[in-house]
Amino acid sequence: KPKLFIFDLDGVITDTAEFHFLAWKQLAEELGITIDRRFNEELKGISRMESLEKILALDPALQGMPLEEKKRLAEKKNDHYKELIRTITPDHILPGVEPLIKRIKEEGILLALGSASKNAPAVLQRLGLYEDFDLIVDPAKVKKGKPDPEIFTKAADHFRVPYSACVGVEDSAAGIEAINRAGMFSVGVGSADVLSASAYIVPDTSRLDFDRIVEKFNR
Ligand code: B16
Ligand code: MG
Repeated sequence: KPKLFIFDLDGVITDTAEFHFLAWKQLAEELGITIDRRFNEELKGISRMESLEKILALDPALQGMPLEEKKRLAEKKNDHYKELIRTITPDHILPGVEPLIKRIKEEGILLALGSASKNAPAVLQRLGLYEDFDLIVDPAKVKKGKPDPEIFTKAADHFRVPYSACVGVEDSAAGIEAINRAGMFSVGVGSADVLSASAYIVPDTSRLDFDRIVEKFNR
């Protein structure tokens, strides 16, 4: 069986992917740009600054913005986001996640968080899941974000676990690519057209089942 599970946060453990979308949408509107959920798929899993760059690229009038101004906008999005996550409680844990975590712990398997979000520790605290994680990889110490495998390999290296003994769970295309490039077993949560590269895919978190994942892992 696997030795380490590495979970993504936003869109896997809780629906903060929606909050990120709403916060970006609000910021984009302040800039006179409209973004939709389809475009938002490209923002999932990537860093705050990279997301901002993708949004700015939508409007030719917004090219060549000074770095200071970009930082201010990124900060503003984060303020919107922090406002939204204040409402999070343990009721916001997505279905299927708690039983899966419980089982991982019972099996004596290590559990790590591989989230690009600097707000991840605060969100885990609000959900009441912080203590369950053996490691939260600090995204500030990761040089290359998803789809680079670094955030996932860092978690495995911390515990000296071979990559082939790791399972990564992700809702973003960038995240699945990162897990695959790390040589780990990728579990995608979401739509098959976005996450087709996953080694195993479930339509939503309620379908995450420990035994099923291990069965697929062992194939
Ligand atoms: P923050 P994940 C990612 O988290 C989100 O998917 C992505 O949309 C967000 O821009 C990124 O975290 C950075 O978040 O602005 O809070 O530092 O999916 O890797 O858990
Ligand atoms: Mg995510």
